[in-house]
Amino acid sequence: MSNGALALLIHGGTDNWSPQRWKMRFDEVCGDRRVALLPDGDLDPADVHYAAVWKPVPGELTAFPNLRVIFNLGAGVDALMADTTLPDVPLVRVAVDDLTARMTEYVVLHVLMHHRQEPYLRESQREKRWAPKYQWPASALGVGIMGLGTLGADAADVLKRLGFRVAGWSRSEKRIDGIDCFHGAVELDAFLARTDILVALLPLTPDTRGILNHALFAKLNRESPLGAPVLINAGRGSLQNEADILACLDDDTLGAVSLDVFGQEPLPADSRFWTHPRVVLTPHNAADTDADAISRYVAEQIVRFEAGGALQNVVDRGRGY
Ligand code: NDP
Ligand code: OXD
Repeated sequence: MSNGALALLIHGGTDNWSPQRWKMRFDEVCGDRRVALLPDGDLDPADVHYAAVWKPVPGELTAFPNLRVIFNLGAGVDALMADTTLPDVPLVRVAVDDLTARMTEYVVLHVLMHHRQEPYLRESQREKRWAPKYQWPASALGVGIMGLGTLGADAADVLKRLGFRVAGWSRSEKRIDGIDCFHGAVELDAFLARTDILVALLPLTPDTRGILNHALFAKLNRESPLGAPVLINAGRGSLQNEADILACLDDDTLGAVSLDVFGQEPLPADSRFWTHPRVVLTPHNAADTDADAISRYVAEQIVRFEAGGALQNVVDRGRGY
């Protein structure tokens, strides 16, 4: 029984989601356990005890009557939660240092880019214009991180050490040294009012869908040293109302945005985001999913689980993350 197969169901990714690459990595770390990359005509679905998945087709996981655990190969489980036929077994998400470090790099890079006026300075260079503007210290800026979980807490810690005044907003109450912690709907306005650079690292759930909208942007610090507040979204595209972002850039409710995620990915060629002068755009690569680190993480969880230990980072289906 202990050597039930691991089925890999991987769809819809780009470069680093090559299914063959994942199969090779899982073969290396799974010992003598069979790793089956689906579709696999030789596989008896009853032999599958574990599934490691990225964007499986809705209904695909119902094929395995003896499934014990589903491992999502990313941190965000919104695509899986949309599958109403998802088997009722523990669902584990990714929380590994490798992914966290990559996201922290992205957040720090973009906070510094806006803080240090990089878009303005590059434009000056292109125009051969020697025209420095006053550079505020990091301590003059409030960075507010929506989502103070695995990713948000790490980025907050590094930004704090760079000297920014960092706050975080979460669902439950938290206490973190040197971070102003806010939680719940009642504390959201106070969190926004002290924020010059807003970083979204929330999961997409029914409660967070569309939360980044005009009404919320209007509550950010109107006296920002940056002139107008900045939005950085590396959570999920459907957190944001994209028409509102464009309107808020046009009327200076927002000064600039960095967006890694979009409601429709790939972003359509005719989207205004591609060419808007105050949009810094990346193609959902803030934190690449590394097959080495994540196959090891899954294999270790299976070994621990089969030895009677608890699974880590199990999704609470009621909360949706
Ligand atoms: P976690 O589950 O560790 O953290 C989520 C945080 O969001 C928690 O602090 C949680 O609060 C908070 N939160 C959730 N719902 C609400 C709500 N309704 N109101 C207030 N706060 C809320 O997730 P991770 O940090 O690991 O990942 C966050 C997201 O980042 C993923 O879900 C994914 O969408 C995205 N992501 C994007 C990547 C990219 O390349 N662009 C790569 C990886 C992830 P509490 O602590 O109280 O539970
Ligand atoms: C994830 C992602 O959720 O890559 O891990 O977006």
